[in-house]
Amino acid sequence: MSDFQAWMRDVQARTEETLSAVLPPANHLPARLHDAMRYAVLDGGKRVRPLLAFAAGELTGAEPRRLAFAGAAVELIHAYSLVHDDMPPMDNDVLRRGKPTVHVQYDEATALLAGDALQTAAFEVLSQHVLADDPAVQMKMVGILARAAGSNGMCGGQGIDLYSVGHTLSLPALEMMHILKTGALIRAAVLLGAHCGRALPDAELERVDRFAKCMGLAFQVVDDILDEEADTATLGKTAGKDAANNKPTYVALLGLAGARQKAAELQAEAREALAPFGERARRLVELADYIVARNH
Ligand code: GRG
Repeated sequence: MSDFQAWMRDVQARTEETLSAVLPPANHLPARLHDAMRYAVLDGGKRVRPLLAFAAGELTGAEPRRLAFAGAAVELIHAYSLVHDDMPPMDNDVLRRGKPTVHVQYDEATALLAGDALQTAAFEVLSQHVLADDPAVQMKMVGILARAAGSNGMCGGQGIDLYSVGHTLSLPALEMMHILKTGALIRAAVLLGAHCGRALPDAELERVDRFAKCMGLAFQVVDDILDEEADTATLGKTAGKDAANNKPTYVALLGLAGARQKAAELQAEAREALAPFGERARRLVELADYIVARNH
């Protein structure tokens, strides 16, 4: 196992431990709701967002304890978004991470409540633990996550996605949708991790933010490529259209080779943004490479 793989495994294990500790116990009343929340969050997922928070925190010398809470907060928002996204009014999926989705395993009302409660749990975590030396910075972190999750971030991107079904999106419009829907939370993970440590000069923070924006978009481009490859392998369907609801994707607009080229360009820009940090940015650079090269 490489040094990077061992680091990933450590962060993933620490994230699991922290998530388990901050979530209410499964038998705590109302047990069905708390059980559903734990089901949605634990034992699954790559934990890309906590990994990014930890890697950004290494750049600013942040304490791992702070990073574990910051990463868990972002992961709780991510988990809530998946629970709601899988429900019948949205993607209507029956499987997630190889298990029945929350509304299938429990019921729709429980899935709705579990998602709502996971979202507020994220902000409880951010407000209950000291994550920055300066309380004003911690307030700023709460604002970063709130904006990334809300109608000017993930929810806004999901809205554009929903309202665009059946319409043709231009490349800039597709990009805007994904910058909000997927990119905003990835960017927030990096910024929260960085803010757990010592303050960076504005120009350096701007570089970290540029890295985060590039990786937010690259993550989605790669997701589209992986979806296309899986669909082509299993369904032999028309290239470039999401099987379930005919949504536009990067592959639809750029072709498979064009989408791969786009991911490589974003990866190169992300790496370039971090070049002046040298060894301090090693984990972030390794994660950028992992995100673009991943196969699931
Ligand atoms: C319902 C408010 C609301 C928002 C939903 C992010 C999102 C918006 C929906 C998720 C739908 C989706 C599958 C988007 C593609 C990119 C993405 C976020 C994939 C899943 O993230 P991973 O790969 O998942 O990090 P794991 O399981 O590893 O955590």
